[in-house]
Amino acid sequence: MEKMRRALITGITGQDGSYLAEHLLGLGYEVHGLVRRIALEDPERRFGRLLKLRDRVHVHAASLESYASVFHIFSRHEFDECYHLAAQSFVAESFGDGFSTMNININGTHYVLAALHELQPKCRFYFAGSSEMFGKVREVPQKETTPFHPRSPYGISKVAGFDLNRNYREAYGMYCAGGILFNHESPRRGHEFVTRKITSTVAKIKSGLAGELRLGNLEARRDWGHAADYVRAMHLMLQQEEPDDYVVATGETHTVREFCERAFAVAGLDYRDYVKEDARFYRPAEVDLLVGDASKARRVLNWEPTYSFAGLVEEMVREDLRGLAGAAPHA
Ligand code: GDR
Repeated sequence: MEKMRRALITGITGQDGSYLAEHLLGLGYEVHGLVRRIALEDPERRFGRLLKLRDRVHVHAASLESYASVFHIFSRHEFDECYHLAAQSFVAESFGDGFSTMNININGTHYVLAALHELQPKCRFYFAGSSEMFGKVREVPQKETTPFHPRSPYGISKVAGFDLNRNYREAYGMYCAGGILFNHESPRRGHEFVTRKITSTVAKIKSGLAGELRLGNLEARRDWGHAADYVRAMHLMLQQEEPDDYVVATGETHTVREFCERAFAVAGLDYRDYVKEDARFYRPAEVDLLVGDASKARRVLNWEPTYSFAGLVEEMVREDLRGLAGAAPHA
């Protein structure tokens, strides 16, 4: 019988971590997750996205702020694959506290890579890069060879992590793959990100629990896919003969305004009646336009997204409406 493959996911309690854990369990993996000690103390809230999987995944408490803590985990458990998803991932927050973002996103990545190099150099490693690395874009659409020009401490931290990852590959021959993932959303998206902020507020407005939606830049354009599609690409990146970097995107771009228009329409509402622009949600430096060219992932990994933009928005709004059903009388 073939040995069960073992994967470690850092950031397993997040949107991507939960979809990836489900995907890997479905493929017959033994799935482990790295979590903060504080998550173990508040499982109801912190493991919300993993509730259905809680007794099927092995969780280990560790701090990505401490090399000793990361080293300790890898000295006790062996893994075939490691998916490094843990990060401070909210771009706006990185302007408020760039130091914490840099620390967790750069040093956290460095600690995991260094511990693997020391203890398990054969373990395959996935680094979660981001389209935010392209920032002020130098070409449209963006592909693996497009130069980076990050526009936030978050984007800068991801460029550093991406470079570290590539350097472990080139310097030590480790299997380090880098995903350059464009925005990916789902009903499990955190409420601070614009898509979920929109869909959850649509549900509240529809249920009479809110009267308006305050947003920043409505003209920003993003290439929005579904997280369930994107975690499949992460796994495929670790199944190739040679490690490499890949853009994962849908190739379609839409404005925040279009997202609003569609999301409100799903609930039978007109966004113009509720959306207000609010300077508080503008960023000191904005990324205006993102649209990815994923032809390399399609060709080499045989990867394709299954969700359309309309399907994604609809699923998110319907889930948020379902979540609120019965919470209050409909207005
Ligand atoms: P982003 O996602 O920064 O692209 O990074 P986010 O959903 O936060 O912003 C998308 C765009 O919407 C504009 N916007 C607003 N954004 C938020 N959050 N709140 C608002 O009220 C609002 N109004 C307008 C933003 O200015 C921006 O242009 C996401 C994260 O998941 C990263 O971790 C990841 O790496 C990239 O996607 C790919």
